[in-house]
Amino acid sequence: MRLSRYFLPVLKQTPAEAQIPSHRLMLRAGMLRQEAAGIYAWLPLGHRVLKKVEQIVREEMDRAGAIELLMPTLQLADLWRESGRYDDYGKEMLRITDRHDRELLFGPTNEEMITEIFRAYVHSYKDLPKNLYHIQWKFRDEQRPRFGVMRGREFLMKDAYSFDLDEESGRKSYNQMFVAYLRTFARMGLKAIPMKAETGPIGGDLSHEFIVLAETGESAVFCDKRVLDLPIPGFDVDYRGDLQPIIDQWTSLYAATEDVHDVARYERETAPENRMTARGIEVGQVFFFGDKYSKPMKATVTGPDGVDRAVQMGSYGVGVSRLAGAIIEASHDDDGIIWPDPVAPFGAGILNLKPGDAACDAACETAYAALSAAGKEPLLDDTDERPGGKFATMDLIGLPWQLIIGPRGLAEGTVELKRRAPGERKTLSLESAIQAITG
Ligand code: 5CA
Repeated sequence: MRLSRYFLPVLKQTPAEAQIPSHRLMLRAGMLRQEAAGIYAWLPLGHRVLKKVEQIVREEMDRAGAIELLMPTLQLADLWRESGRYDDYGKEMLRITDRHDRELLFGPTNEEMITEIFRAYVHSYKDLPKNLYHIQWKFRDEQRPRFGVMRGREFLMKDAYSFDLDEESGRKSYNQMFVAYLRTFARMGLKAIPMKAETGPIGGDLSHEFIVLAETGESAVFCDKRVLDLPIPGFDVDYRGDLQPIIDQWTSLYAATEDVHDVARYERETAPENRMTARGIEVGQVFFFGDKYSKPMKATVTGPDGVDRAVQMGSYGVGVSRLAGAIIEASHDDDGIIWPDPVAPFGAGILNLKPGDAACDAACETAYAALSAAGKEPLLDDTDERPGGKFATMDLIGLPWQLIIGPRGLAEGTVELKRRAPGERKTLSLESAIQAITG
C-alpha cells in the first residue's frame, strides 16, 4: 500500500474522551471512529488488524475440529422464549419490532439459534460430537460502554457451540476449546491465563475466563504467578487424543477472578512469594452447561441404546474486537503501538525521506516490490510530509519494521532499519535490510 493513496486519518491531538492507552492509540492511529456510544466504525488500518485477529481465531478453531457457519445478527423473540431467556436478559437486549409487528432482537449471543439449527438436522448419536462456530457482530446494550472496543455495545465475537451425547464426551469438547484458546492468544503475542469464573446469564457450572494481565483491565484477579511460565501446546497437539493432562497442568495452579475468589484456598495453595494480585482483560470465556438449552428446546438425539436424550452442550466465546484493544494494552510505549508481527496491519513501513529524488524513489520501489513478493504487506510512505512527521506516524501506527531510505544514506550505499519493539536503528545495505525483514 502507498500511503499517498491510503486512508490513514492520524490525529495529532490526544482525544479527551479516551481514558486508556488502547482507546487513545486506536483513535490517534486512525484505526477507529466512534459513531455512537459503544458503536465504532473500523477504519482501514483498524480493519486490517481486526481481520488478522479474526483469521488467527478461525485457524485455531478449524485446527481443533470446529466447523464455521454464519448465523444472522437478528433473531426472533419467540426463539428466546423457548429457553426462557427473553425476559431474563433484561435491558442489555436490544429489542426490535419489524413492519409486521413481529418481535426481533439483535443477538447478544447465539445459544438458542444454534440449538434450533442443530435440532432441525441431528437426531442420532452417530452424528456426534459436533462443534459449530461463527464470527459475527453482537449487540449488548451495556449500561456503561467504555474504553473504546474493550466494552462496546456492538462488538465482534467468535462463538462456538459443542454438542455431545454425554457429559464425559462434552468435557472432551470443552478441553479442545480450552487448548485452542491457549494457542490462539499465544499466537497474538498475548499471555492469557485461564481462570475459574462465574457463568452469569449463559449458565452452567463449569467455566473459565481467559484473562490478559493489564493495569487497565476491568477484572481484579488472583493467581499463582508460575502460571505465566507454563508451556503453550504446539501446533501439532493431538486434539483427538487425551488433553486432560494439559488442562490439569493449567488448572492446578490457583487462578481466579474476583467474583469466585476463595481467599482461604488461595492462601493454602499458593506460597506467599508466588501470589500475584493483578488486573486483567477477559478476552475469552468457555462454558459447559449440559442440557440447559437442549432440554427446554427439545434438542434430543437417540443414543446407541435407542433412548432419546437431551444433547450436552458447551459454548465458547472470544472477544475478537476487544482483542485488538487488549493487544495494544499489552504492547505499546509512549510513542505508540507496538504490533506483534502476526497481527500487524502491515508487516513493514518503508519511509521515503525524499520523494521525487530519483535514487530514493528507485530504492523504495525495489524494497516495496521485494517485501510485497515475500508477503510482508509493506506500507510505503511516499507522501511529502517532513521526515520528523513520518517517523512519528510510523512509531504511532506501530508496524514491526521501519525501513528508512534517504538521499544521504543512499549516496554511501546504505539505508536504516529499525525494529519497532526495542527501537534501535541499524545502518546497512538495502539488500541486507530486505533480507532481515523477510528472514
Ligand atoms: N455465548 C457465550 C460464549 S460463546 C458468551 O456470550 N460468552 S461471553 O459473554 O463471555 O462473551 C464472550 C467474549 O466476548 C468475552 O470473553 C469478551 O471477550 C467478549 N465481550 C463480551 N462483552 C463484550 C463487550 N461489551 N465489548 C467487547 N467484547 C465483549
